[in-house]
Amino acid sequence: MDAASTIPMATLLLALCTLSALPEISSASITRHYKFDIKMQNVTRLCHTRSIATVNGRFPGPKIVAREGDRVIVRVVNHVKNNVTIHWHGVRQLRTGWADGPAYMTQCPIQTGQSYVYNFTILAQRGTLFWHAHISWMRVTLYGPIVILPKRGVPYPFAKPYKEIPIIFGEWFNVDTEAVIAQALRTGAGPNVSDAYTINGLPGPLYNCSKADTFKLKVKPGKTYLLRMINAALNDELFFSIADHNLTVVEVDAIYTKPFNSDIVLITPGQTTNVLLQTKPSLPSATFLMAARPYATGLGTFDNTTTAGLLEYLPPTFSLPSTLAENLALLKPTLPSLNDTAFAASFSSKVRSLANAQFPANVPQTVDRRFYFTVGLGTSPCPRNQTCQGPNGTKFAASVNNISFALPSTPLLESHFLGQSKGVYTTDFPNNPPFPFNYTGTPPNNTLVTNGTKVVVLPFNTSVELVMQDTSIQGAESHPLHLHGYNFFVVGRGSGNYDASKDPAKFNLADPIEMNTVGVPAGGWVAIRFRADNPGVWFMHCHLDVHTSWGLGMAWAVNDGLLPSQKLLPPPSDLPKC
Ligand SMILES: *[C@@H]1O[C@H](CO)[C@@H](O)[C@H](O)[C@H]1NC(C)=O
Ligand SMILES: *[C@@H]1O[C@H](CO)[C@@H](O)[C@H](O)[C@H]1NC(C)=O
Ligand SMILES: *[C@@H]1O[C@H](CO)[C@@H](O)[C@H](O)[C@H]1NC(C)=O
Ligand SMILES: *[C@@H]1O[C@H](CO)[C@@H](O)[C@H](O)[C@H]1NC(C)=O
Ligand SMILES: *[C@@H]1O[C@H](CO)[C@@H](O)[C@H](O)[C@H]1NC(C)=O
Ligand SMILES: *[C@@H]1O[C@H](CO)[C@@H](O)[C@H](O)[C@H]1NC(C)=O
Ligand SMILES: *[C@@H]1O[C@H](CO)[C@@H](O)[C@H](O)[C@H]1NC(C)=O
Ligand SMILES: *[C@@H]1O[C@H](CO)[C@@H](O)[C@H](O)[C@H]1NC(C)=O
Ligand SMILES: *[C@@H]1O[C@H](CO)[C@@H](O)[C@H](O)[C@H]1NC(C)=O
Ligand SMILES: *[C@@H]1O[C@H](CO)[C@@H](O)[C@H](O)[C@H]1NC(C)=O
Ligand SMILES: *[C@@H]1O[C@H](CO)[C@@H](O)[C@H](O)[C@H]1NC(C)=O
Ligand SMILES: *[C@@H]1O[C@H](CO)[C@@H](O)[C@H](O)[C@H]1NC(C)=O
Ligand SMILES: [Cu+2]
Repeated sequence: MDAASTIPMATLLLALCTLSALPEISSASITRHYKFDIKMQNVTRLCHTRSIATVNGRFPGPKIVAREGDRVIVRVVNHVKNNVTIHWHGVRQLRTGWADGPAYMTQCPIQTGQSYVYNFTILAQRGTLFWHAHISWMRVTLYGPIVILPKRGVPYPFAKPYKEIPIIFGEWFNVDTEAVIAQALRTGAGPNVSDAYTINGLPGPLYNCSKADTFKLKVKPGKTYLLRMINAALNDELFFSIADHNLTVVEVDAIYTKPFNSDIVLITPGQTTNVLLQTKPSLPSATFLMAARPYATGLGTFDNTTTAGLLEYLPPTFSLPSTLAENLALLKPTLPSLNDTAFAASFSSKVRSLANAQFPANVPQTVDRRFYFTVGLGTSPCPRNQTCQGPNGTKFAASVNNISFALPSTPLLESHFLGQSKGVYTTDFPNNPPFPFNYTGTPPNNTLVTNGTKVVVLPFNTSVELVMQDTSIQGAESHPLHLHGYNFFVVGRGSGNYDASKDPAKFNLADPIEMNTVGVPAGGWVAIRFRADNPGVWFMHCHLDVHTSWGLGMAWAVNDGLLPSQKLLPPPSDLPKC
């Protein structure tokens, strides 16, 4: 229920007068109530009918709409056999870590027949984010948009679009994905890949038995449309383009960017990107294909198919032809090659913060603590009585600083809050790689990871600089790293090994983009900065779900500050128990 509010003029004027750079709850803020019933629903794609977990029977799930400053209350009721949690991806959750959602990090799962009320306020953010399940691979079907409008009366920093349309990418499997990841973890092999990518849940006409399931964006000539793009795919970064149309990127991860034009957009799982689409001034005699396919750099097999939708000008000039090749008036976009790392680097370098008086880039200019983390794949040993199908008879694993993150059975946030870490986690996560090697050169002979539940403890307000270094173990690969509870500034990026003596001189401390998910370049590194001003325990992990399953993650435990407003709130009374 997108309860569009009617607010008295006096309240509205008051809201305008109290605009401030500091996060605060404006008096015009309202509470938005939603109910999410997690239930099974039969859905048919590619001629395969599957019973999938959905929210309120919808796939993709419902849109959450709120204004900056609003409180959002979502009552989630689990009617399915699987354990479920929901994560509000990119929402800062200032002091409300209990509502963040990652299973065994901030909460126990919502078990069958149970419910939990997520209760949080959206502060100092506006743009597109999304929600998704955050347990095992349940997010394959449990996802939907979060649209955060600016405060009432505050315009976008670009011309008001004629219409706004969510474009949410996903992956469709003809089989049960819980069986897919269970099989992969048992055998040690890479998981089976998806059968299709989807746009708003629809694979589109390039797949067999899928023509009817095509997303159609119907537009009028001479208008500006805002496409709210979300990559909710499980395991794949995507290139997206619309034939014969330019896109203007204006926002990523709910942060306005300096606008830039690009006919192709790269979007990793966990990222959101708002683009303006300017339609042609007069009715064209063509229909335009929009398409997305992966940017993939690893050695493993991946779904290399293409999802497509149609951009149709109204009134319709053509209906979808029976064979696409026969119709010359259907224009197709050109997408980069599947491993085009040069394009990825060039695109990423164009994404900059607005960094103006109204939307400043408050980059930490000084650093209290520096960290250097390797991120990448590795191996774990095969149990004695088993044969494994990973590299050389081992099992695939992944790690940060060679530690493969083992999920605890008691949520970290609860242990942290109660001061009872014993037996749940340790605070000895290494600041630097345990043994140096040429990270982007020939991999070491020993690729075994160690496992553990280790965190970095940060005093409140610590200014952190983190360099994340890809490794070439089992192949150099781009990893979209997502940090919960924070946005960070992307101050540097490069190929090869990070050089602590030369590279910092090139950091951008003026207008770096602020994000919650950043691609660590294949065979390269990225440097980020953030201020630890949100107390709680915050998961940081690769947003390729298979890598998270293999252990590519760690957690930051940020202590309370001295002021009451700098402390984690107590847990809600209905917080699920394990
Ligand atoms: C899904 O289909 C199966 C098999 O046809 C049927 O038994 C089941 O009731 C259906 N479930 C729902 C939620 O419609
Ligand atoms: C949500 O949290 C606020 C602040 O802690 C509290 O006042 C309110 O009662 C909560 N609402 C629900 C429905 O839990
Ligand atoms: C994965 O693919 C293999 C080979 O096609 C197949 O035998 C296996 O059943 C699949 N696993 C799952 C869980 O679908
Ligand atoms: C897209 O932008 C480029 C560079 O500004 C321009 O050369 C090209 O003609 C534009 N294409 C369309 C379809 O507008
Ligand atoms: C996609 O992968 C399949 C199987 O590995 C391969 O046969 C095919 O050539 C690939 N297609 C493209 C477009 O790369
Ligand atoms: C990209 O893929 C093409 C075709 O498979 C291959 O020839 C080329 O070497 C690859 N480039 C990189 C940088 O891996
Ligand atoms: C390996 O051996 C253990 C102990 O005997 C047994 O519990 C387990 O099921 C065996 N695993 C496999 C894959 O055979
Ligand atoms: C597998 O082992 C052989 C010899 O033991 C080694 O040469 C090769 O590099 C290993 N391959 C991988 C993928 O680790
Ligand atoms: C690391 O490996 C790369 C790729 O093989 C090579 O170009 C580079 O010189 C190596 N660096 C060092 C310090 O050995
Ligand atoms: C890896 O093993 C090979 C063969 O045993 C050996 O020649 C080489 O020095 C080893 N490399 C490293 C980095 O240990
Ligand atoms: C972690 O490592 C220990 C010791 O090697 C092993 O017994 C355990 O199964 C591993 N746990 C995970 C989750 O991989
Ligand atoms: C659901 O979560 C509970 C609490 O952690 C756990 O005991 C149970 O095994 C889980 N159930 C399933 C089906 O994973
Ligand atoms: Cu990854």
